[in-house]
Amino acid sequence: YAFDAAIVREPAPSVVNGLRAEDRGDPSFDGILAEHAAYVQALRDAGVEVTVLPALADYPDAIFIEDPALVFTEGAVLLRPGAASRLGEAGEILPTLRDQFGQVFDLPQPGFAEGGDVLTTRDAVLIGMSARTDRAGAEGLVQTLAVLGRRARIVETPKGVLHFKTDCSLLDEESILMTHRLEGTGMFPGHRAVVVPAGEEAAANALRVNDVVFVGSDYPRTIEMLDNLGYKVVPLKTTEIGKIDAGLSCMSLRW
Ligand code: CIR
Repeated sequence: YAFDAAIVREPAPSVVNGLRAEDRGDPSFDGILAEHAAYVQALRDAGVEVTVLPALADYPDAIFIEDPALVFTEGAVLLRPGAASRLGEAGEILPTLRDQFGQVFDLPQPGFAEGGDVLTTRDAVLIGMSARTDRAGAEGLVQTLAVLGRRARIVETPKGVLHFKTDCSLLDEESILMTHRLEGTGMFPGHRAVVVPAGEEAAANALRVNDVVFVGSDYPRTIEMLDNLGYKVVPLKTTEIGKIDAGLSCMSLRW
């Protein structure tokens, strides 16, 4: 969670047509712009140098730039999103990855994987199989990560949950914020589980960046809990992006 740099992508007006599992009404474009701008500012305030890529009108979900790639200081992996409408986002980010990283690996064929299913912890990179990341994709990613010198482990994303990280995020080396349904699964050996209060499950997609933790401002009980545990919380509005199933990790690639 110590990051110097990040890449984000400006939202296009088409973002209001972003994918969603359940229709709770379209988000407002102005609302998304404001949430995105506050997020970029919060990254900069946390000491991160942010590269802002232009909007992509043809890809409504392209603002969620975490999904088509995976980045580390030592190199990047170009992924293959499992959502058909998002597959082309990978080609769009490739030139930027080539610019910024010494080595860029392709996810081996066949299979699909999205960055929202990947949680980097102290000991291993966890890859959650989901409706977007299949077994072939997860296994291909394990092989690629081995080349990058990273140990990886395949786990299950709970059924009906979009991405593995929809339900968990790193708070520090030892601690993982997670939903109740992930607690006790044994997926995080050696880690302390910090469980989000019932009714605030969507708060589990928080984002630790350097000294601070970004948390959705719609989740006051989670904010209070983390505050009491001594974390420096930066509340950020996720009301509009939440309508298209997004949270705080998905709007950037960080390294
Ligand atoms: C999608 O369904 O792909 C987008 N509407 C939301 C993606 C959120 N990405 C993420 O949490 N990494």
